Amino acid sequence: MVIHSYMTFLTSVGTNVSGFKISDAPQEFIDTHFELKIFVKVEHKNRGKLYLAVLNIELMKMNRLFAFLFIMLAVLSCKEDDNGGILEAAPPRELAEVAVENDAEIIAFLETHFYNYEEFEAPPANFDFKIKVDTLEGDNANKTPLIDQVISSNVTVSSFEFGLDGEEEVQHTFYYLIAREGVGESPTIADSTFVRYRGSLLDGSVFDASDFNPVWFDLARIQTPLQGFRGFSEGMVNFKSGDEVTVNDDGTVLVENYGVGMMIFPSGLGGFNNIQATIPAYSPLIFTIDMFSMIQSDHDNDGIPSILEDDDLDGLIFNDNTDMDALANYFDADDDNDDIDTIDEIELDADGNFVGFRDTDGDGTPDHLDNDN
Ligand SMILES: [Ca+2]
Ligand SMILES: [Ca+2]
Ligand SMILES: [Ca+2]
Ligand SMILES: [Ca+2]
Repeated sequence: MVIHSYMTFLTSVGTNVSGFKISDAPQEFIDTHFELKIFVKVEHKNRGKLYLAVLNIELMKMNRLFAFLFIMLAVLSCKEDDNGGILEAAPPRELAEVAVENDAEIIAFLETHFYNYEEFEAPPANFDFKIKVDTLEGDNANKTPLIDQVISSNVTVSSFEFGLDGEEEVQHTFYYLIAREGVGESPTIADSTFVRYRGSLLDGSVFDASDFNPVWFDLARIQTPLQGFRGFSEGMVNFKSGDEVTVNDDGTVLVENYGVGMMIFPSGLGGFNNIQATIPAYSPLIFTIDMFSMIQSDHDNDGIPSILEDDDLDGLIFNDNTDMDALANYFDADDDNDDIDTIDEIELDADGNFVGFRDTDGDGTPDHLDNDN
């Protein structure tokens, strides 16, 4: 019953995030969450806002954060029964174990597949600069496999990001391919990109695509565990945009020389055990990307680019929240809650562009994060 009322509380909070405090949760629940078998009512509709509430508590006691994430993810990984709403959480697998397994699956894929690199090297007339992947067999048996063309990098994932037991940090290997370089800028994981994309599983099935019309993606938002596409953000930083975007009279968009690439990443950089309609749990994901354009994000318009609000430099934008209110620093125009707007506590040039931080009292904490300064 405690759990049930707690879940009701959480979802109702989603409609009024600013009033939420984790300390309002029953202490009995916080102290015992891992021993409890969890049954919750179906309350999915405020999922996104629920996550905003999580931003509130990152710097509070770890077991409290843990409890919150655990419940939140339990909601997402549950299967609905036929009787209208009683759910049971499936126990998640070990992050480290899945990372190794996924990497083996990805490598096997890369060793047995190739892409139309010959077309990218010598573009035929009317080539559409789309990546096409096929298996190395028959007439294509002697093509260069993807494994010889991808670049790999490592991303550290903390198991607590998925609400898993312990705080194990697990290296995940991420692969990307640059088919065409692009001529513009690359985003950071906190910026927004204007892309066409196609997302698929290793078996080739497409789970989501916008092949014709480019869409904007806020990479800072996509990297959150509830969105489940951190790998997409990590991957986009490797691609470059094209020339200037031209919007035609009919609303179509023209961009030349945009970057074209592909990224392949394990489920620890995706949704992990979160089951979506077209993505089974623990699935590695592939995205092909046409990278048209980007903008540097300053989500809260406080003068500090969002990428510089990752104060603990862990590559996650959503988990820095100096004043522990409802908003992470990149969404908070007064990070230290001293009633002085951040924009008045930093150095800007005459055009309002970020120049640097101030530390008036010399204590090592910049003014905008220092509530006694
Ligand atoms: Ca900002
Ligand atoms: Ca961070
Ligand atoms: Ca804050
Ligand atoms: Ca302030």
